[in-house]
Amino acid sequence: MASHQMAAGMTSMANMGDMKDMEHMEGMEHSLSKGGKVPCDSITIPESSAPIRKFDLTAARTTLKLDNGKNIEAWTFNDMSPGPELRVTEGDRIVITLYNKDIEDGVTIHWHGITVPCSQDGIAGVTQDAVHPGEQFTYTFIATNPGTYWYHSHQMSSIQVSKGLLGALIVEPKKSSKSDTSMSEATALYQQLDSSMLVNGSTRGLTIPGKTGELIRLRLINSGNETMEFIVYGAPFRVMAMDGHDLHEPGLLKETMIPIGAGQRYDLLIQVPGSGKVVISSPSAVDLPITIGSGSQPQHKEGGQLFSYVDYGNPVPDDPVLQLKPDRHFELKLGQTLFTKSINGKSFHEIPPMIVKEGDHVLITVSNEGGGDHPFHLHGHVFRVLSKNGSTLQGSPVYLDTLLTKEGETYELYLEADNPGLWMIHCHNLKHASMGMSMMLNYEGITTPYRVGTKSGNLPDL
Ligand SMILES: [Cu+2]
Repeated sequence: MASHQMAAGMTSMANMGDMKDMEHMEGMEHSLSKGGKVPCDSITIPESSAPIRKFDLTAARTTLKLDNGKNIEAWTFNDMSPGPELRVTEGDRIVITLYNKDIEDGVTIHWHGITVPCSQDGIAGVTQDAVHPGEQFTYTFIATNPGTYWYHSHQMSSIQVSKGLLGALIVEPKKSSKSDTSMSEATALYQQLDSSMLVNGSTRGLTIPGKTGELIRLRLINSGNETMEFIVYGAPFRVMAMDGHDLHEPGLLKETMIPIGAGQRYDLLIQVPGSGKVVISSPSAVDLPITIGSGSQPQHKEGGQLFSYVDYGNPVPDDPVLQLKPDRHFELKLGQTLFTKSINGKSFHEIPPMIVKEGDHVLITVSNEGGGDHPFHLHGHVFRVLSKNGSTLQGSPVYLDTLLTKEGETYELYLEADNPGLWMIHCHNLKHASMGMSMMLNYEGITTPYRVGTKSGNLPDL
């Protein structure tokens, strides 16, 4: 099985220079080299006067002592997993230097949900070579949109993320004079570290102080491979943002389960009640509740309806996206074959890349034809969800970088091709990605000097 995955993983990307079986690469080589002039690693951000924020992240093997007494041989950033929460302000120029101390296979960092220039996307074999022990790589990008994001290695990602190479990235909005000082916030990053489920590195859950009447923005991040459902007990709440993008006029919710797909983020707005605590818990992480405030324990009620964004919040007036006519339409059927997870019945390099040119309005129909939940993640772009199962979204516009799809569902997505590069599209159940559910969105005329394969050692979705 391992050798099968290896063979599949090494053929997955845009350019497969060291593949022995050359006939497999014809389609993609052709699509890239014909008229191809711009190497993706030359696409960087221009100099600007934006405030600079610098960080160092060192990847290393570390024995972590968990708060349940268990020791775990983890791979960490700055000796922690999750790595340090990076907090920046909208508009900042972020400069992060990655050092690899001793991760033998090499590491990279991908900035999940942030629309970075292609050279900074952190994809081994597409935008850079994996950073080997003793080496370093500096990432530079502008934190354009405030919101909740995360970062993780995209070298052998299904292995390296589960070994601990991940962390939260929070982009705070620029402070305005009317900013709400009565709001506080907390991050809850859930991860699967080998066999242990953790929230912010703890095996015991999370306690957040809160005074009666205080508004708390709770940033939930699911960095694991499975969908998590969260239930809020003790107070009504609102879904403020999904994948970092604020919803328009979100309504108050009660007894509603929030499904968060792998890779997705939900920001909940919760007001601390007078009566006691608020507890947020997930059936898939019963030992990791989040408790806000103090006082009496809220009543646990069974069930509750599942949150749906199809009719949540309010539309924006004169929505420009709804007036656009798509230039290109792609259909992607997520499913499985006997030994692979597939898109349109194919896996890895067999899946033809979606080819676009800058300025295209692109419509993508995504359907889940089986094989479990498929959280559909696109690099370098944010897409708009137009419809679900044939029903046009009635409420707030929904912009995502990761779309949770369940078996039998069909979605229509819109994206503007406004970030030239070579971009991965893959299931963020990283095990599924490593079994074939990974393809490319390529802009005409963009090439890469990097190579995926065992010779280069770049294996982004193994
Ligand atoms: Cu999947």
